[in-house]
Amino acid sequence: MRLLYAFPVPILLAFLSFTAKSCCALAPMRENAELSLDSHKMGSSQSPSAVTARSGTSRPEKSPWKRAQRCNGYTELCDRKYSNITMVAAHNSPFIQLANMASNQIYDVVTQLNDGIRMLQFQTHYLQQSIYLCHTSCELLNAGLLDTYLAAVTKWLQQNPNEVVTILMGNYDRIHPENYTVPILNSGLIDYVYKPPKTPMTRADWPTLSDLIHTNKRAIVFLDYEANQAEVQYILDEFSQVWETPFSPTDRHFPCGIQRPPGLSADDAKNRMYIANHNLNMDISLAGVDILLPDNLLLPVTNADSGYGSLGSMAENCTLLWGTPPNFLLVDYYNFGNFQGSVFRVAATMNHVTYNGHCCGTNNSSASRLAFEGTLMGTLLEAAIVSMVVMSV
Ligand SMILES: *[C@@H]1O[C@H](CO)[C@@H](O)[C@H](O)[C@H]1NC(C)=O
Ligand SMILES: *[C@@H]1O[C@H](CO)[C@@H](O)[C@H](O)[C@H]1NC(C)=O
Ligand SMILES: *[C@@H]1O[C@H](CO)[C@@H](O)[C@H](O)[C@H]1NC(C)=O
Ligand SMILES: *[C@@H]1O[C@H](CO)[C@@H](O)[C@H](O)[C@H]1NC(C)=O
Ligand SMILES: CC(=O)N[C@H]1CO[C@H](CO)[C@@H](O)[C@@H]1O
Repeated sequence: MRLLYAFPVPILLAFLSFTAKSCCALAPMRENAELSLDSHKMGSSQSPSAVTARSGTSRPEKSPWKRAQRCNGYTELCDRKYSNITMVAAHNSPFIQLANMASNQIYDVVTQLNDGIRMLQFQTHYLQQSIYLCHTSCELLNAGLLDTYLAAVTKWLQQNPNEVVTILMGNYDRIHPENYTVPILNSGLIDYVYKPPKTPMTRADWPTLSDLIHTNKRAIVFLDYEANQAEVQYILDEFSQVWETPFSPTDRHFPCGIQRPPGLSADDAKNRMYIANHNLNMDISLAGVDILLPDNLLLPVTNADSGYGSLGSMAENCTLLWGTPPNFLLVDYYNFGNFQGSVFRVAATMNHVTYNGHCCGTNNSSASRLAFEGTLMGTLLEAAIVSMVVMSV
């Protein structure tokens, strides 16, 4: 009985200390959002791709793709291989319900893409012979059909012809890859999916962003488990082509070693792309049961561009260890950091380009702040409930 009431106290203390700090931690963010108001206004009528499309038509050339183009927002990236670019990945991109402990983002997928997210990662569950976007379980968080989500991504690809997007799906129920072809066909994404010329693709094999844009194969689709490219060529097997640092990390040093696939040698790893998992979790151990919760309290530090425990620091550490920066920087709530857009600045630094500063979401930072506090509150309340349930078992 004593334990039952003892547990929520540190959680409450953490929350109180957060609300005390939040005035200062989040205030610069608000200023930043207001500062970026004008550039948002100016940019809204002309997206980067609209600008380049226009210059393409006024100056017709045999191969307009090779010059005066932006690829994933930057001219410098056009001639670089897909495997030679650092991109920001939205961890659990579809899971944006307010005050739900299984949420990992605030903004919807279209906003994520507009802000510069170029890898969309999520869990999928098999339910009533369809594939749903659920996190942990469909009772806890069900974000609807994969078809609908992919249709939104497809529409965005149509509207943004110079952008290449990677989709990494988690096959929670280990179903057959053939089943994933249905939502890919239904959503229309099939028109954009990249079919690799060989399996597996090493770092050297990947085409340039320009090539992908020119051929309009701008959706690279990976599946973590059960992919079989002999059967479905365009659903790429993640772990023979990409490796990952520790998953659901709880260590703020964010070590850059290989966790998946297990047993991969360092030499083989150097021929593949890699994901730096930078979504920090707290491990709460209760009566012998471990519960992992996203550490949202530390987001302004975790998603920062420098300093201990930051994304910038992890990216640098991994670059030192492996000789090349991570290809994908996987984060929770990408719009938080030491300033709005700090995660994108880390990617820009890794790519040796100057960050264009277009982030995040709408310019209404009070809305995003409320959403964040709602999320945080939800996490803490549910943690308390989970702990009581665990205790009473
Ligand atoms: C891309 O290639 C450049 C030049 O070789 C290298 O400095 C950089 O680390 C590479 N980046 C990635 C993500 O592979
Ligand atoms: C990066 O390396 C530094 C120096 O070894 C270490 O202190 C730090 O914990 C590492 N990781 C992060 C994410 O800061
Ligand atoms: C930004 O704020 C102004 C009002 O302050 C509003 O008119 C505009 O639509 C907003 N832009 C976005 C992208 O939300
Ligand atoms: C910003 O968002 C808050 C909360 O959703 C809302 O009450 C407010 O009207 C919004 N302000 C603007 C200028 O859109
Ligand atoms: C769980 C699972 O794999 N479900 C279906 C996937 O699709 C095939 C047909 O292609 C079905 O036979 C499976 O039952």
